Amino acid sequence: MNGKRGKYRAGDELRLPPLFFQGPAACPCGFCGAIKMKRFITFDGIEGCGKTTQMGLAEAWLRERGAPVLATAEPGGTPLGRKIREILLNRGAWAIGAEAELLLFAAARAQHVREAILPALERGEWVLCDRFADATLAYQGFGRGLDAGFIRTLNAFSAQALKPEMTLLFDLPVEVGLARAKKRTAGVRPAAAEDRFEQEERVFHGRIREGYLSLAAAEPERFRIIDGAGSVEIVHRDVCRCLMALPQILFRGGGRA
Ligand code: Z5A
Repeated sequence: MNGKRGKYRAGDELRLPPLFFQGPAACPCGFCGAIKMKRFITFDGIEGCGKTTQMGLAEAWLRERGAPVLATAEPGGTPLGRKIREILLNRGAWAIGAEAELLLFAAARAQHVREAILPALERGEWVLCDRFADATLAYQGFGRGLDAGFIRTLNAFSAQALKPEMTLLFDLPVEVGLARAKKRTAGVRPAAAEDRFEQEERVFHGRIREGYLSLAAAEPERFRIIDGAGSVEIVHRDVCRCLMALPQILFRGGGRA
């Protein structure tokens, strides 16, 4: 993927107020040509890793400091994305093969990037996103075994070559994550009504964890691996540390957070 088919090209600058934008940087991985967008932060990891909890806390942390924030999630984030989410997380109502699943996630992302993420970045907002393209590589690539090269191409196409500036990967043992997810749904819905992904075997989630870790190892400048097994407070402290290390974390008034 040469990164030239989307709206942005390597080296492009968006016209945004300097306080809120320092311009995109070409992805340093050297082969994908993707555009890393400042203030675009993604939260990812295996099921039950605590990313949704932590993203909520990070959003509040940024807002308290006067930063404009779009907090969003995949699949979702737009009316079309929410419809696709309903289709994908169906309770066994219809079959979805791995190929169709991949394309549905890509369709949701394409609309999400076009309708919500890029406009927010152009307005100078921080964009916090609960899962993004790495989830497709982890779940549909490492998990389902679909071709990683094709997924990368599709990811770049659907995301208009957009990449997060920083990806927080919440890592923890599969058993701990699945136990948390089960605890959350216990009593809320019968075991038979767990969503399709929650029903997958432990080995599937193990592949996904390993997949995420190998993605992080391949792009250490973008990924921050956070130990997700600690308490909510300790994990939040680690998230804040990562945010504070970003060069553009200067807030209105000029002070550091
Ligand atoms: N998917 C995909 O296959 N391909 C793609 O491209 C994309 C997604 C984008 C839905 O994702 C499914 O879509 C997902 C991957 C697939 N399937 N799976 N597995 P999702 O992100 O919407 O759903 P999820 O993965 O199941 O995440 P979640 O349910 O939102 O969980 P979470 O974000 O990892 O954790 P949480 O909601 O913050 O916490 C879970 C529970 O643990 C909750 O009760 C918390 O109170 C508790 N918790 C949180 N932190 C802690 C700590 N530190 N200690 C103890 N307990 C905690």
